[in-house]
Amino acid sequence: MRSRKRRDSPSRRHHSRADPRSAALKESKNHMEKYSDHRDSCGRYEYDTQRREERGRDGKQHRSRGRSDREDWPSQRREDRGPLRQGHYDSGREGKNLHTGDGHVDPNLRLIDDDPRIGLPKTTAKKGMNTESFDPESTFLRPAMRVIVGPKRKRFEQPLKHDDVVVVPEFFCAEDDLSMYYSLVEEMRELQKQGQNKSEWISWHEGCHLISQNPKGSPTYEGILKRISEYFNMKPNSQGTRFNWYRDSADWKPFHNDSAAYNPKRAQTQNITVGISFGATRELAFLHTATGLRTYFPQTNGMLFSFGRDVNINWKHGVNALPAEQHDGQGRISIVLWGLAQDVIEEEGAPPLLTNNARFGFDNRMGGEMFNAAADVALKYKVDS
Ligand SMILES: O=C(O)CCC(=O)C(=O)O
Ligand SMILES: [Fe+2]
Repeated sequence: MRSRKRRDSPSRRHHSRADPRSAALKESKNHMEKYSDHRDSCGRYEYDTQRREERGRDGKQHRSRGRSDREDWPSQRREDRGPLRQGHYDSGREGKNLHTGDGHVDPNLRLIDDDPRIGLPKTTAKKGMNTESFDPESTFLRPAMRVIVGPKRKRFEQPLKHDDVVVVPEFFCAEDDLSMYYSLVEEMRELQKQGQNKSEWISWHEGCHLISQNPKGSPTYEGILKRISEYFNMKPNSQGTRFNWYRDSADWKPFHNDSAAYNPKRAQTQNITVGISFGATRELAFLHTATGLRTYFPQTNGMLFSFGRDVNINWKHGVNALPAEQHDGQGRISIVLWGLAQDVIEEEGAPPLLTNNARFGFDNRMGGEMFNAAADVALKYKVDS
């Protein structure tokens, strides 16, 4: 008896005659074969009849006529295949939406006809038992935040968005190497001993932790700022900085928005907050103001952490306190740089600046003189963080 084996992809062989998919598949494959020339010129994923003939009766791909697989590829090169048609789906002769992939090819991928969806009508289901939506466009939305593990290189060099949180562990040093932490403390103590104006520790946030208002001259601090600024291609001379010292594990920082979230003057020169952590690991907590959702990012020694303009508006952030049983005397320094990252992509749907600052009755809706007076008061008393 003659073998009835088909020279088709293994996945196709799974469909029995009774399977309604088989009929649809057959119909669409016939269609694809018939119009294969047309598909070629459109640069579509290719169902090449000849390629199929080159398969053995076992359904596997075989090399043929002594050519290497690579030599068999030129037709998949995008530039060899004419202009692309718009859209992801081929609506087919019968008006059916057929799955065709994205219409592009990966020149480094050996082209094998192993996608069982190609040529099948695309699904029309809206929702599944356990699936919210099958509509691809339902995913074209901005997130509350996007977390990126950044490269440990000189420059970030990726498109950056206002929703982005960038984390780079061990950016400045190995996690277990605390030498930079102790150098920073010692360099600050030296400046203070020399009597540098405003270099002394002051109590911040109702005594929650310490800051120094003038750490200039600490070589470690200066080097850190330079490197961060370079990493995010920040505009020179537009930056604000903060030297926070959580002197031991009893220190913490309450939830707040950094001032560019509500201060229009600052918003012009600051669209990113970058923090570098040294010393004990502490959690940087984010509180989504509209939903109350909390997200915690443990900050490890040497880590770079940044968040964009809209994260600063939509979320408050702070450093979680530790319960007494976890107190161990270990401190943490965070060096914060606010500035203007110059390569940020602006997207639709950005939130407006916050209109109210409870502490100062600061309200952007006031406008004019009143508004500016409020902004100046806010700046004078450093209402940020
Ligand atoms: O210590 C940190 O990581 C947070 C610092 C902070 O939020 C600030 O200084 O505004
Ligand atoms: Fe902050």
